[in-house]
Amino acid sequence: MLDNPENIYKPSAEFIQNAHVGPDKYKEMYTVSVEDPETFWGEHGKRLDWIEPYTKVKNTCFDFGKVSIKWFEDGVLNVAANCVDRHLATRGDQTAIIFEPDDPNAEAQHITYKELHEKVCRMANVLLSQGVMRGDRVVIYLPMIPEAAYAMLACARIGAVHSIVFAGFSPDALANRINDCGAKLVITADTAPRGGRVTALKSNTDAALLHCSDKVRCLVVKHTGDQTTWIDGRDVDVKALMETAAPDCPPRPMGAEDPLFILYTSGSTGKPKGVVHTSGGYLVYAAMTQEYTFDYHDGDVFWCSADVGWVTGHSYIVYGPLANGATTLMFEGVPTYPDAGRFWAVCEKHKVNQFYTAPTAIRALMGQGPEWVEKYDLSSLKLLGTVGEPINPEAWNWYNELVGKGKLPIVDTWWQTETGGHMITPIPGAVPAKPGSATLPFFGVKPVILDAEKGTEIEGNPAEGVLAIADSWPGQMRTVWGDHERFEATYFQQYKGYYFSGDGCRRDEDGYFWITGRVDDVINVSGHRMGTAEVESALVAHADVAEAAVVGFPHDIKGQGIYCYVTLMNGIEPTDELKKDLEKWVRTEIGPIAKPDHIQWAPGLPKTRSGKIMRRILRKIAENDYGALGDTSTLADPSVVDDLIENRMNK
Ligand code: 6R9
Repeated sequence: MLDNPENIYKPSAEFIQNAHVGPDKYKEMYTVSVEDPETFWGEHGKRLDWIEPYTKVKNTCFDFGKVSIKWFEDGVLNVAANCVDRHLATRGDQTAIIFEPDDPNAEAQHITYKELHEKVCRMANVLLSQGVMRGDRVVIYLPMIPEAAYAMLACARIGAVHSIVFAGFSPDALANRINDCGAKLVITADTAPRGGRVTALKSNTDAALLHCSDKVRCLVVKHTGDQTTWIDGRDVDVKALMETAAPDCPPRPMGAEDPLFILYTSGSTGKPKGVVHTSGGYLVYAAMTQEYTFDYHDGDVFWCSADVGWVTGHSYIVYGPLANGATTLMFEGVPTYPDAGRFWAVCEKHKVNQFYTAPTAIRALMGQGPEWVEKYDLSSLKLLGTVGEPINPEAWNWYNELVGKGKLPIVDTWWQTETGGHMITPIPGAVPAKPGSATLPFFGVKPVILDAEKGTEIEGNPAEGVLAIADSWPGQMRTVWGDHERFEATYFQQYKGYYFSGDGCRRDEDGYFWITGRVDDVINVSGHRMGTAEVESALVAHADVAEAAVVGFPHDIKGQGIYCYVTLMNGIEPTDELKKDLEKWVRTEIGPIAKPDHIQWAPGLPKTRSGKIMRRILRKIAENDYGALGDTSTLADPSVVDDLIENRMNK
C-alpha cells in the first residue's frame, strides 16, 4: 500500500536543476563511496583546511575485541578555525548566526563571522585564564543562546573537550555528567526563558555542584540579569571577563583523532554513556551532510530547530553549517510561544531557506489548525527536513501540504548521537521521497538488515530485521568516554562485524529503508531518547517504591509516552497523592522530559523463573493490547498478568 506510485514524491524539475546532486550523480558518487572509501573520503576530506594534511584516510576495524576507528589519523587541524577563521577573508561580514530570542518582541541578533571570531577568541581566552588546558573537559549547561556556540567553539579552539548537558536536565543528571567526564569547569547562565517560562539554570548548577569536586569552577553567562546566588572564588562572570579578554587567540593545532566533544546519551542498560566524537572525521561528515542532505547553497539561511543539548544541534546548528560558511539560525524559544505560528513567523521574518525539525513538533502544531501556518509568507523555503523518530503519514502530509505547499522536497533523516551525522536520508535532488521512509543511504554508508536471531544479512528485497552498518564512516563515534569495553559491548558484540544501531527496519522492493523503532529498551519521547532503565532507577530511589518497570506506549503527540508499573514497599498505601509525588520525583531526578505519563500500581510484576521482568507483556498491557500477550507460560506466577490487566481496565 505504502509503495504505490502515488505515494512517491519527486523533486521539481527546478529543484533538480539547481541541486548539487541529481539522480545519476547520486548513484555514481554512492558507488565510489562504498567501493573505494579511501579515494572518496580522501577527496572529500579536503573540504576542510588542514594544518598538516592527512596521508592516511581510513583505518577502521569492527572486529569485536579489537574495535578501533580512525579517520584522517595523521592530519592536523583546528575545528574552530575551520568553522570561523577560514571564512573571514571571504565572508567576514556575512551573518554566521541569527539569534531569535524567546520573546518575539525582543530584537533578533545577527552575528557576523568577524564578530563570531572575536567572541570565540575572547571566550577561549577566558577559558585559558581559568586554567583550562588541552584535553580538559568543560561541561556546558546553557540555553539556546549564542554563548552556547561561542563556548563550543572556544573549547575547540584551545583543544578542550566540551560536553553539553541539555538545559532541561535536573541537577542530579548534571552532576552525574560532570563527574563522569571529570569536568574542570561548567558554563551556565543565570536563568533561561523558554516559552515565557523561566528555568533557574544557575541554581540547578549550584545544586549539582554540591555533588562534585569543589575544584569545579562555574562560569556564568548573565543572560537575563536575574538575581542568583554567587560563590566568590568559584563563580565567574563570563561576559565581564570576555570584555577585558584579548580579542585574538591562536587556534591550537589538534590531531584529527583528538576528541572534540562528549555527549551523553541513553542506552538500554545502565547510566547514560558518554559518546565521544573526534575532530577531523566528525567535522568532515557534519559539513558534508549539511550541504548535501539539505542541498545547502551559499547565501541560504538554514534553520535547525533542535536544541544544542542534543546531537542534532551539535551537527546542524553549529558544526556542519559553520564549517560550510553558512548562516545558521538559533532559536531560543518553543514552537507554541507566544502562539502556534511561531515557527512560521520566524521562517518569514528571517527568510529561512531550509527548515529542519522533529515530527513531534509537527504533530503538536497540526492540532492547532492550519490558520497558524497560512498567515505567513513561507515562499523563501526551498526544503524541509525531519529527524528524531519515524514520521507518521498524517504529519508528513500536513508538513508537505501546509508548510511545503506540496512543492518542497522533505528529507526524513535517520541517524543517531553515535553516528555524528545523517546515515539514511534522501539526497533531495536525486532520491524521490516516500512518506515515512528515510529512503536510501548517505554517501559512504553501508546499511544492512540482519536477521535478529541469526545475525546474518538478509539479502534481496523486501527484507525485515534489525538495522546494522557494515563499515565505518568518518562521523562514527570512537568510544564511550572512559569505557571502551562498553562501547564494544553495546554496538559490536551482538552482531559480529557490524555496528548495531538498536533500531528495527524493513527494506521495501525499491531498496528504501523504513525504520520501525527501537528494538531495545530505549524509548523516544518527543524525539528525546531515554533508557527505561534510567526512569526505573529514579523510581526505585524513592523510599516508598520496592520495584518498578517502565515501558513506552504509543502517544499521539510525543510519539511514545512513559508508562510506569510500580510496586510499593510493604505497608505503603497507593494513593493519588503518592502518584503525583512520584511524578515529581522523576522530574527532579532526571528532568521534566522524563515525567511519567502513567503510573500503574502493580502488586507484582510478570517475571520469569530466573527473575527477569518480561517487558514484552508490560508493553502490550500499556498499549491496551491484551489479545497478543504471547506465551506467558514461562512466568513464575502467571496470575500477576491478570491483576495488571484488571487494574489497567479500571483506570
Ligand atoms: C539524531 C537523533 C537516535 C534514535 C534512532 C531512532 C530514532 C532518529 C529517525 C529515527 C526514524 C528517523 N530516529 N531519526 N527514527 N526515522 N528519521 O535523533 O539522535 O537522539 O541519538 O536518537 O532516534 O530510533 O536510533 P538520538
